[in-house]
Order: sequence, then structure tokens, then C-alpha cells
Amino acid sequence: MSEIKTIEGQMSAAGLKFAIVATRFNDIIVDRLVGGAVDYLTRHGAKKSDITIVRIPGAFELPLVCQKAASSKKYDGVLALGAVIRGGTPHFDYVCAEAAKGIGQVTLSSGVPVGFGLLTTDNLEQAIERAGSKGGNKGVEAAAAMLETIRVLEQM
Ligand code: INI
Repeated sequence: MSEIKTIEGQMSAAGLKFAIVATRFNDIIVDRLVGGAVDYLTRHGAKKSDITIVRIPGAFELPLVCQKAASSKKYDGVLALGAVIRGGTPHFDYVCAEAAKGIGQVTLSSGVPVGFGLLTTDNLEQAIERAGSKGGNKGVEAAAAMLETIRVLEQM
């Protein structure tokens, strides 16, 4: 009987280049996501000089700038980091929907893994929880998912 073949990503970031696209909007939160992602990638072997941080206005701009980074072929992976916090109007829903849909399209059309590190929360407290406190750090999670996906795709 033949063996089952399993493809799994090993979590070494050595030799890879990354673009981290991060919003200025809600930077008190987003800076924590960026810090977590950089810490994760460097602890897994990435050189600081292989990480480029791109600062952009808000989550709505994430798809376009991630697309530019992914299509440039300069990076093995792209990380989209931001935080959309619900206000009193439907603005939140439009920004979240466009950002999520757009980032998904970028990763499919470019073939470059784009980590989805966009917090979408009802309030600031929920965002703080997910930016390095009791809910973990979404920047770290997204960096790990991006890295694992890069390493999986290399084997396919
Ligand atoms: N952008 C965010 O990244 N987070 C938010 O919470 C947010 N809110 O709440 O409005 C937000 N809006 C700005 C938007 O992403 C665009 O930058 C802006 O509309 C200009 O295109």
C-alpha cells in the first residue's frame, strides 16, 4: 500500500523577504501588531534588512498597496495589518468589507501569500485584547500564517 504524502510548511523565515503594509489609522493598536509580526519573523530567522514596513492611511487602502507589493515580485510574502473599530455609522461595514474582499483578491490574483492581520472589532477594548494582551496578537498570527503558506506553496 502506498504512503500518504503530506505537505506541511516548516516555519523558517530565513532567506525570505517580506512587506508589512500597516495602517496609520488606529496606530496605537496597529503598532502592536507590527511589533508582534516583526518579532515573530525575526525570531524565526528573518533578517531585519529583509523586512520592509509600508505605512498607509487606513484599511480601505490595504488592498491597493498590498497588490503593488505582491505584484512587484520583491517579496515572498506580504502582511496586511490594520484595525477597524466600529463607530456609530455603517462606515465600519464598508471599510471592513472592501478591505477583506480586496486582500483576498490580491492573494489569489498574485499567487503571493498575503497574511490577513486586520482587526475588525466592536470597540477599542476588543482591539486591545487582540493586539498583544489576553486575546493574543493578530499580527503574530497573520505573520505565522503567511510564513506557513509560503513554505507550503514552495513544495507544490
Ligand atoms: N480606517 C481604518 O483603518 N480603521 C478604521 O477604524 C476606520 N474608520 O473607522 O473609519 C478607517 N477609516 C478610513 C478608511 O480606511 C480610509 O483610509 C479613508 O476612508 C480614506 O480612503
